[in-house]
Amino acid sequence: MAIIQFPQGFVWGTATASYQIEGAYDEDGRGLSIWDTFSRTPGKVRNGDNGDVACDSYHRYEEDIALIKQLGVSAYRFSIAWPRIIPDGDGAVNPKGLAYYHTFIDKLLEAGVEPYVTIYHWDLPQALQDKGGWLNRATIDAFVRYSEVLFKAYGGKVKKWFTINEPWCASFLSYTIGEHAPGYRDLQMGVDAGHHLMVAHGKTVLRFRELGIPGEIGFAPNVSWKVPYSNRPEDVAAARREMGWTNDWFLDPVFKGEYPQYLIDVFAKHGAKLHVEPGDMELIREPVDFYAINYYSGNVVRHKEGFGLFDSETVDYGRDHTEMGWVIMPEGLSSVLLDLKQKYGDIPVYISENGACYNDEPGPDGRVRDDRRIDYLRSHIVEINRAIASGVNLKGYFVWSLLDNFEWAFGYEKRFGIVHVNYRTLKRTPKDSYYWYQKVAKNNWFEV
Ligand code: JJW
Repeated sequence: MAIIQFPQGFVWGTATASYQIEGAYDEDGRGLSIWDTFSRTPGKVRNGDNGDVACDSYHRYEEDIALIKQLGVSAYRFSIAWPRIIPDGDGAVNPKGLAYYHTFIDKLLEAGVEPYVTIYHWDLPQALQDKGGWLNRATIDAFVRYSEVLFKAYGGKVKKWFTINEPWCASFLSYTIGEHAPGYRDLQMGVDAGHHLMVAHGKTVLRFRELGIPGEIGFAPNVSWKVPYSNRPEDVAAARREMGWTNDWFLDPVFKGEYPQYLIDVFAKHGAKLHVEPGDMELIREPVDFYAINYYSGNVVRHKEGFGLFDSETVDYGRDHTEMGWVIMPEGLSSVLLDLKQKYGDIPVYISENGACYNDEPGPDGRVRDDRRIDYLRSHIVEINRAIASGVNLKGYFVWSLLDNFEWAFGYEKRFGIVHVNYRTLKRTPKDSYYWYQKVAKNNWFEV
């Protein structure tokens, strides 16, 4: 046995996002978002599921906060629904929406839990999508204004802010692959949407500084770890291109002020061009206080001429995967942390999401024995400990997710929670992984 110990003050947390848990889609003046539209479009979400009710956290937040408090974590990462705050995206502010999150944040603070707020976790007001969504540069300014409303309302009691969650998903997965709202399939659109998301990020960070809001701000890209199948230069380059799509493409602009040329070349080969206006790169590189990564999976990748966007393919070599089909690669987490430190320097970093899909249900005794999730979490938390020992300035770790919830295109079919949700009764049942993580958060160490 070995004790895995964490630094004093290390932040243990758990995470959710508004559309995935809140429900109450038409209450208290909430406008519609692109996920309301997308989930109502036949064939887009498994089983025709949508977020109309979800976990009903909009009404059951006191129960959820009690679960967070009982878990013993010091932080909760959640997102604010833009369409509750500004229902049409760029018009009038909805006082009921503002009041809702005031109450929520106050109760969270009373429970001794620090709020970590994601400003944009994909629920773009539909009214903005009707004008082009993230393809329209006007959405950048609408986002900055929305952020400013949040800073002025909650600044001071919220001290940690994430601008954009997973810009790769909000751009390429949504505008190029078509799996997420608004569901387009066009490379140029993905490139444009991604750039506008990053300008929106930078401009918001700048506004945060100008307003003198106390606290810290960063963003949360989803990153991956790709291992070249062999030492052949073609395989190494193929792995670099694939990994660069999620990692370098969104982090280089923030920390180096430029997009990676080797990916600009790939996109050009497929007919897409980067449209940068004067001043954009200066905005994107506005210094952040921290960055945060969402990490789930890694792959072995090799060169395959003419295959996909990157002349590459994933090699299946028989490794375990979760019920999402994602390969379990805990060592990819420490590797990517070290790689990012080497590339961008000694910047404070959080793991803003890490977790696994396993669809374990309560047994006859009511207990949810999700040992595979415990194994997944344990192996990844061991790796972040290794990264800290290697000098990575890691501040905290958030399990995705507190609750089973609406997993986007997969609807309610995929469960990531450490708390089980019965979608018929909305009853919450902490799983074995909840109790395991509770001990980690309480002790700041665990045994392997
Ligand atoms: C990649 C699918 C082809 C969420 C992806 C699909 C096709 C190259 C979980 N993170 O629910 C990544 N999640 O809301 C945010 N993370 O490609 C939070 N990443 O690829 C969780 C999905 C994801 C993905 C999903």
